[in-house]
Amino acid sequence: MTEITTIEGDFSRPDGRVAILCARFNHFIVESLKNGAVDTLKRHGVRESDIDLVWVPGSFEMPLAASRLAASGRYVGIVALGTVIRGGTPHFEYVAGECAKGLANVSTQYGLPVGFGVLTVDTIEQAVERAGTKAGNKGAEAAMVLLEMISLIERLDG
Ligand code: INI
Repeated sequence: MTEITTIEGDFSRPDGRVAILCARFNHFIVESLKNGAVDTLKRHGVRESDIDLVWVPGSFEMPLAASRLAASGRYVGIVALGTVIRGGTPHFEYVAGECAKGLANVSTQYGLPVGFGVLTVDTIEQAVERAGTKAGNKGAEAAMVLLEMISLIERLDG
Protein backbone atom coordinates (compact mmCIF):
# COMPACT_ATOMS: atom_id res chain seq x y z
CA MET A 1 0.00 0.00 0.00
CA THR A 2 1.34 3.45 -0.84
CA GLU A 3 1.68 6.03 1.88
CA ILE A 4 0.01 9.42 1.76
CA THR A 5 2.43 12.30 1.48
CA THR A 6 1.30 15.27 3.54
CA ILE A 7 2.71 18.68 2.74
CA GLU A 8 1.97 21.59 5.00
CA GLY A 9 3.66 24.68 6.34
CA ASP A 10 4.88 25.45 9.82
CA PHE A 11 5.56 28.71 11.64
CA SER A 12 9.31 28.84 11.36
CA ARG A 13 11.17 32.08 10.68
CA PRO A 14 10.95 32.95 7.00
CA ASP A 15 14.11 33.38 5.00
CA GLY A 16 13.57 36.92 3.77
CA ARG A 17 11.82 40.20 4.34
CA VAL A 18 8.16 40.69 5.22
CA ALA A 19 6.05 43.74 4.39
CA ILE A 20 3.21 44.86 6.63
CA LEU A 21 0.83 46.91 4.52
CA CYS A 22 -1.56 49.07 6.56
CA ALA A 23 -4.50 51.26 5.62
CA ARG A 24 -4.64 54.44 7.70
CA PHE A 25 -8.45 54.71 7.61
CA ASN A 26 -9.82 53.78 11.06
CA HIS A 27 -6.26 54.21 12.25
CA PHE A 28 -6.83 53.45 15.93
CA ILE A 29 -8.05 49.95 15.02
CA VAL A 30 -5.42 49.29 12.38
CA GLU A 31 -2.67 50.33 14.80
CA SER A 32 -3.74 47.47 17.12
CA LEU A 33 -3.85 45.02 14.20
CA LYS A 34 -0.35 46.16 13.22
CA ASN A 35 0.94 45.72 16.78
CA GLY A 36 -0.51 42.21 16.83
CA ALA A 37 1.12 41.33 13.52
CA VAL A 38 4.53 42.74 14.54
CA ASP A 39 4.39 40.93 17.89
CA THR A 40 3.54 37.61 16.19
CA LEU A 41 6.30 37.94 13.60
CA LYS A 42 8.87 38.82 16.27
CA ARG A 43 7.78 35.93 18.50
CA HIS A 44 8.47 33.64 15.55
CA GLY A 45 11.98 34.94 15.07
CA VAL A 46 11.50 37.64 12.45
CA ARG A 47 13.90 40.53 13.12
CA GLU A 48 12.55 44.08 13.13
CA SER A 49 15.14 44.89 10.47
CA ASP A 50 13.44 42.33 8.20
CA ILE A 51 10.03 44.04 8.49
CA ASP A 52 8.98 46.99 6.33
CA LEU A 53 5.85 48.88 7.39
CA VAL A 54 3.97 50.54 4.52
CA TRP A 55 0.96 52.85 4.99
CA VAL A 56 -1.69 53.67 2.39
CA PRO A 57 -4.66 56.05 2.89
CA GLY A 58 -7.46 53.47 2.83
CA SER A 59 -8.18 49.81 2.16
CA PHE A 60 -9.11 50.58 -1.43
CA GLU A 61 -5.48 51.61 -2.06
CA MET A 62 -3.99 48.38 -0.71
CA PRO A 63 -4.03 46.27 -3.88
CA LEU A 64 -1.93 48.75 -5.88
CA ALA A 65 0.65 49.11 -3.13
CA ALA A 66 0.67 45.33 -2.64
CA SER A 67 1.29 44.78 -6.34
CA ARG A 68 4.30 47.13 -6.22
CA LEU A 69 5.64 45.37 -3.15
CA ALA A 70 5.21 42.01 -4.86
CA ALA A 71 6.75 43.22 -8.11
CA SER A 72 9.84 44.49 -6.26
CA GLY A 73 10.81 40.90 -5.47
CA ARG A 74 12.11 42.08 -2.09
CA TYR A 75 9.57 40.23 0.06
CA VAL A 76 8.66 36.66 0.87
CA GLY A 77 5.20 37.77 1.94
CA ILE A 78 2.84 40.59 2.84
CA VAL A 79 0.50 41.05 5.79
CA ALA A 80 -2.36 43.34 4.71
CA LEU A 81 -4.15 45.16 7.53
CA GLY A 82 -7.14 47.46 7.32
CA THR A 83 -10.58 48.06 8.76
CA VAL A 84 -13.70 48.63 6.68
CA ILE A 85 -16.76 49.54 8.71
CA ARG A 86 -20.20 49.44 7.13
CA GLY A 87 -21.96 52.81 6.90
CA GLY A 88 -25.35 53.76 5.58
CA THR A 89 -24.37 53.59 1.90
CA PRO A 90 -23.06 50.90 -0.48
CA HIS A 91 -19.54 52.42 -0.19
CA PHE A 92 -18.53 49.60 2.18
CA GLU A 93 -19.23 46.92 -0.44
CA TYR A 94 -17.02 48.61 -3.02
CA VAL A 95 -14.10 49.30 -0.69
CA ALA A 96 -14.16 45.89 1.01
CA GLY A 97 -14.83 44.00 -2.23
CA GLU A 98 -12.11 45.68 -4.25
CA CYS A 99 -9.64 45.37 -1.41
CA ALA A 100 -10.22 41.64 -0.93
CA LYS A 101 -10.35 40.86 -4.64
CA GLY A 102 -7.33 43.02 -5.43
CA LEU A 103 -5.19 41.47 -2.71
CA ALA A 104 -6.20 37.96 -3.79
CA ASN A 105 -5.26 38.84 -7.36
CA VAL A 106 -1.84 40.12 -6.29
CA SER A 107 -1.23 36.95 -4.31
CA THR A 108 -2.08 34.60 -7.18
CA GLN A 109 -0.54 36.77 -9.92
CA TYR A 110 2.83 37.02 -8.18
CA GLY A 111 2.71 33.70 -6.36
CA LEU A 112 3.33 35.62 -3.14
CA PRO A 113 1.61 34.80 0.16
CA VAL A 114 -0.62 37.59 1.46
CA GLY A 115 -2.07 37.39 4.97
CA PHE A 116 -5.50 38.99 4.79
CA GLY A 117 -6.04 40.96 7.99
CA VAL A 118 -8.61 43.41 6.72
CA LEU A 119 -11.60 43.62 9.05
CA THR A 120 -14.98 43.95 7.32
CA VAL A 121 -17.47 44.69 10.06
CA ASP A 122 -20.83 46.32 10.70
CA THR A 123 -19.85 48.35 13.75
CA ILE A 124 -16.88 49.92 15.49
CA GLU A 125 -17.57 47.61 18.42
CA GLN A 126 -17.08 44.54 16.20
CA ALA A 127 -13.82 46.04 14.96
CA VAL A 128 -12.56 46.67 18.52
CA GLU A 129 -13.44 43.08 19.46
CA ARG A 130 -11.23 41.78 16.64
CA ALA A 131 -8.32 44.14 17.26
CA GLY A 132 -6.90 42.69 20.43
CA THR A 133 -9.90 42.30 22.72
CA LYS A 134 -12.50 39.55 23.14
CA ALA A 135 -12.37 38.11 19.62
CA GLY A 136 -8.57 38.05 19.47
CA ASN A 137 -6.37 40.05 17.14
CA LYS A 138 -6.92 39.51 13.42
CA GLY A 139 -3.60 41.19 12.67
CA ALA A 140 -1.81 38.54 14.70
CA GLU A 141 -3.87 35.80 13.00
CA ALA A 142 -3.03 37.15 9.55
CA ALA A 143 0.67 37.15 10.46
CA MET A 144 0.42 33.51 11.60
CA VAL A 145 -1.28 32.54 8.36
CA LEU A 146 1.40 34.37 6.42
CA LEU A 147 4.17 32.45 8.18
CA GLU A 148 2.43 29.15 7.46
CA MET A 149 1.89 30.01 3.80
CA ILE A 150 5.48 31.20 3.28
CA SER A 151 6.66 27.90 4.71
CA LEU A 152 4.19 25.88 2.62
CA ILE A 153 5.13 27.67 -0.61
CA GLU A 154 8.82 27.00 0.08
CA ARG A 155 8.04 23.31 0.49
CA LEU A 156 5.80 23.14 -2.59
CA ASP A 157 8.51 24.83 -4.64
CA GLY A 158 11.34 22.79 -3.14
N1 INI B 1 -11.33 52.87 3.80
C1 INI B 1 -11.12 51.97 4.78
O1 INI B 1 -10.01 51.42 4.89
N2 INI B 1 -12.12 51.66 5.64
C2 INI B 1 -13.36 52.23 5.56
O2 INI B 1 -14.23 51.90 6.41
C3 INI B 1 -13.61 53.17 4.55
N3 INI B 1 -14.89 53.81 4.43
O3 INI B 1 -15.81 53.44 5.17
O4 INI B 1 -15.10 54.69 3.65
C4 INI B 1 -12.55 53.49 3.65
N4 INI B 1 -12.72 54.37 2.68
C5 INI B 1 -11.64 55.03 1.99
C6 INI B 1 -11.18 54.25 0.78
O5 INI B 1 -10.44 53.10 1.17
C7 INI B 1 -10.27 55.10 -0.11
O6 INI B 1 -9.15 55.51 0.63
C8 INI B 1 -10.99 56.35 -0.65
O7 INI B 1 -12.20 55.99 -1.31
C9 INI B 1 -10.08 57.12 -1.65
O8 INI B 1 -9.70 56.28 -2.74
